[in-house]
Amino acid sequence: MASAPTRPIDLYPTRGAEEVLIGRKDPVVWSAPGTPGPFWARELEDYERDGFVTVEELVTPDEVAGLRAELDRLVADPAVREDERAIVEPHSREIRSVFEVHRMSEVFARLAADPRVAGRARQILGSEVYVHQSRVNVKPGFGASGFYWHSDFETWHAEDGLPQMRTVSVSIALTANHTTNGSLMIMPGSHRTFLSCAGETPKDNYKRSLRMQDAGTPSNEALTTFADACGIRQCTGAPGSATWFDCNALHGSGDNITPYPRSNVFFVFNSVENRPEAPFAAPVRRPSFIASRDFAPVVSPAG
Ligand code: 6CS
Ligand code: FE
Repeated sequence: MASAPTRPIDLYPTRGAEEVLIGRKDPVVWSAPGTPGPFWARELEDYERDGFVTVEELVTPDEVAGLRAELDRLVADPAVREDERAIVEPHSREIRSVFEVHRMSEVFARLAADPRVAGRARQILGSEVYVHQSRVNVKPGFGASGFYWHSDFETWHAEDGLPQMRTVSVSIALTANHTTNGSLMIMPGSHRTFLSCAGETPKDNYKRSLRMQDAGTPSNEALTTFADACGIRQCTGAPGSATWFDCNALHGSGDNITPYPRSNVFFVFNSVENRPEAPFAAPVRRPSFIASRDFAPVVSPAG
């Protein structure tokens, strides 16, 4: 009789009775030192140490103009606004995020597969990669709300079932990311400790958490401990710059009350060796537009 698929061991139990610190059990950079790829060795050393690295110009200003035009087209499309993959701001009803843009748009699909993008993800994850999640966070001006402190991996492990920390996000700036307009803040070094959060995952949690996260949010005490130990760095940059950050880096971003939007496109690359099974701490899996079930490796154009 065929045996049931063995469930991977839960290396990072979370959403139990109390908040617990667990040492990271996984490498940060999975490829062997010296593995060729678009990252310089020093950039990978920074990434290993801090859990993130910023690339000054991942794509050119001309390419950014094309990406902005595509973003404007998506945001202006009434069909997109009605789509469940569009998340609106709690107050202004403006679009806050559009998920699965790599499937919705040929332009963003090409960007994800671009060797400068997917090639860097392969170099960090040491394997073929697929897109676990993609989104544009529009963060328009005049009051767009931020994203409270969290570890993405805590959610992707608990609710999507990613077994190990073999996942990397890239945030590509489509508008200037200033210190003032809600740019990404990361606690350098926080990626080395898994903060197991207290509190069970409500059913259909994603319907709220993509607007305002609750389950999987660290306590003020834990955040203070991490901030005292790691500090806080703000990731700013011109349009076309990009921040690569480890799935377990504690990060967040503030509201944007300036007139200047902070619109970034995010791709989350997961190793094809790190396929999700069932959630580790949630009653049901999240929809595939947030946690892809298509594990086919990204294919980059030659050259
Ligand atoms: O739950 C998620 O997958 C999303 N939530 C946040 C706050 N960051 C990662 C991701 O977009
Ligand atoms: Fe996040």
